[in-house]
Amino acid sequence: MTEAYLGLGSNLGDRAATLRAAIAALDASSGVRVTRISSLYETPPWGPVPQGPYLNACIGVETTLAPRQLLDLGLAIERDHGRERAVRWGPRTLDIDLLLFGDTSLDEDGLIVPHPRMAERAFVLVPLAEIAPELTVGGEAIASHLVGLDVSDIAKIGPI
Ligand code: A4P
Ligand code: MG
Repeated sequence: MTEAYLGLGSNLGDRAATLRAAIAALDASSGVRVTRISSLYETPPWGPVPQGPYLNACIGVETTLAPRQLLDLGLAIERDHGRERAVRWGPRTLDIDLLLFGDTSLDEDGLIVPHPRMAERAFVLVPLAEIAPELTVGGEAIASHLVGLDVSDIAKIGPI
C-alpha cells in the first residue's frame, strides 16, 4: 500500500462538478482509496496560453496500484471527461497529475515522479500543504517551496 498525491485542475465546463466526479471515479476504482481531499481553489492560469481561471484541488490516496497504473487511471478519467489534448498547457475540462508516489522517484517515458513542475506551482502547493503539510518535495518542506511563490491570487473557494 502506497500513499500517493494527485493534483486536479479544470478550466472548462462545470469545473467543480468535473473535479467532484473525478474524485468519485478515483475512489470507486479498484486499488485506490481517497483518504484526503483539499478545499477547492480558484487560481489564475499559469503558463504561456491565455485562458480562463482554473479550479484546482489536491487529493491523497492509498493505493495498491503501481505508479504507471495510477497515471493511466488518471488519464482514462480525463478522457471520460471529454479531455482533448490540443494545446500544451492549454485549457482543459480535466487535468490529473501524479504529484508524489510514496518516496518513489521515476523518470521514464511519459512518467516523471515527483511531478517535475510541482515545486514551482502555487496552484499545486497551496492545496497540497492544506492536506499534507508534513510532506517534503526534493528534500524541502512544502512551506519552504511556497516562500518564493506568489500565492496572493490563489483563492480558497470552500469544500469540494
Ligand atoms: N506525464 C509525465 N509525468 C507525469 C505525471 N507525474 N503526472 C506525462 C501526469 N502526467 C505525467 O500531459 C502530458 C503527458 O505528461 C501525459 O500524457 C503523461 O504521460 P498532458 O496532461 O497531456 O499535457 P499538459 O497537461 O498540457 O502538459 P503538462 O506539462 O502536464 O501541463 P501541466 O503541467 O499539467 O499544466 N494553471 C492553473 N492555474 N492551474 C492548472 O491546473 N494546468 C496547466 C497544465 C497549465 N496551467 C494551469 C494548470
Ligand atoms: Mg497534465
